[in-house]
Amino acid sequence: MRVGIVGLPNVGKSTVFNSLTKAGAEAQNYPFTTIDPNLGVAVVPDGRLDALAEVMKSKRVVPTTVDFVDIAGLVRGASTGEGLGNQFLGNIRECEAVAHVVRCFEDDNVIHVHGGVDPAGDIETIQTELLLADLSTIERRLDRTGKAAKSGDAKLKAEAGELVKLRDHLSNGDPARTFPKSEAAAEALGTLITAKPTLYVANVDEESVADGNSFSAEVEKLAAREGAGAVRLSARLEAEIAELGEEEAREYLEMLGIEKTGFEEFVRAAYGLLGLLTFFTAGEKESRAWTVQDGATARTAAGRIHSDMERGFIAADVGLWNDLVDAGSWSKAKEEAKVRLEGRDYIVRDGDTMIVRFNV
Ligand SMILES: Nc1nc2c(ncn2[C@@H]2O[C@H](COP(=O)(O)OP(=O)(O)O)[C@@H](O)[C@H]2O)c(=O)[nH]1
Ligand SMILES: [Mg+2]
Repeated sequence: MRVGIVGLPNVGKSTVFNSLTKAGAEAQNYPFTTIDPNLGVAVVPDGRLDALAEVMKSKRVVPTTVDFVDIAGLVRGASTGEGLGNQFLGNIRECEAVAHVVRCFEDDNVIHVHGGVDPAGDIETIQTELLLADLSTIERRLDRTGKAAKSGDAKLKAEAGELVKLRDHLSNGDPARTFPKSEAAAEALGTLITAKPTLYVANVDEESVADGNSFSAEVEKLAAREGAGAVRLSARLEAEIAELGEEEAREYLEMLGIEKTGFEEFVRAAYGLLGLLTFFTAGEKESRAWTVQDGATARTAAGRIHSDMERGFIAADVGLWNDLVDAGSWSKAKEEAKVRLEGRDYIVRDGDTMIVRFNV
């Protein structure tokens, strides 16, 4: 999964990016951190995986990861090539989801590009650039499809009709994510930035993490209105936590009255928005978390692990992670009838733990 971090300059994007990728790398002693200055890998914290690895006495624990791209400051006019305009829009197109960082902290030492802290105004500025970029994509497509539809092709005609509606929707200031899904519009929607699942990140002061402030409340309200998710975190606090060891970090969070780091909330919300779920493989050699789309079959999930497993799939032993942890081993769980043998079309559930039987 790749998430692009966008937002106006000086809202805390790089601070969020650095703490997310650094925290993951250090907490799990992960072998790779920042691939290039703007692309980083963050480990997804998952207590279920840790519990499985412990009872299985796994030699290796491999969590899933999320890639983050710190997308350079978007400014007014980007959709027409202002600033890093086009390059920046291209970077967002390569992402599956967008995290939009919004400044919700006051600090006279950090210049705000448009004067004061104004979440709704900031969101509108960014959204306008993204909508304009999408509009020009749709105009071009409509031009092509409209001409081709003159041949009388029913499918093309249907698409052209949908594109007109989609153009009006975008012109009206509404993101493509809230456009009613239809088969005729599906391909066009796949090319649009504002169709991507979006998570607003309200970057608040340390003191406002627990209860939020009036700015973050504004962000949450706007997100709900336009089919996006919202999380609240303090980039500065996350950066401090990323410098601490695991034990120290826990104590610090406790002192602040917070249960989870902003990153954990962030990842959870992103998984929900993208319709992702986690399944596990667990044994003495290795316990590992894997990500698939909600609705994936056992065979598709097996393909995540290895293409041979998908090709030669026979069946899978499947048990819920907590049943395996309670039983303490695969053989004990089988004795207790907590493990089922499932076929290729079985729909994988979040938390399933699998052993794939295959033959190539
Ligand atoms: N007071 C305060 N300052 C912050 C916070 N988050 C970021 N900053 C500061 O704001 C400035 C810009 O942050 P940066 O992450 O570089 O913003 P970017 O331009 O969006 O990448 C830096 O000086 C940060 O230290 C925060 O939560 N509170
Ligand atoms: Mg930056």
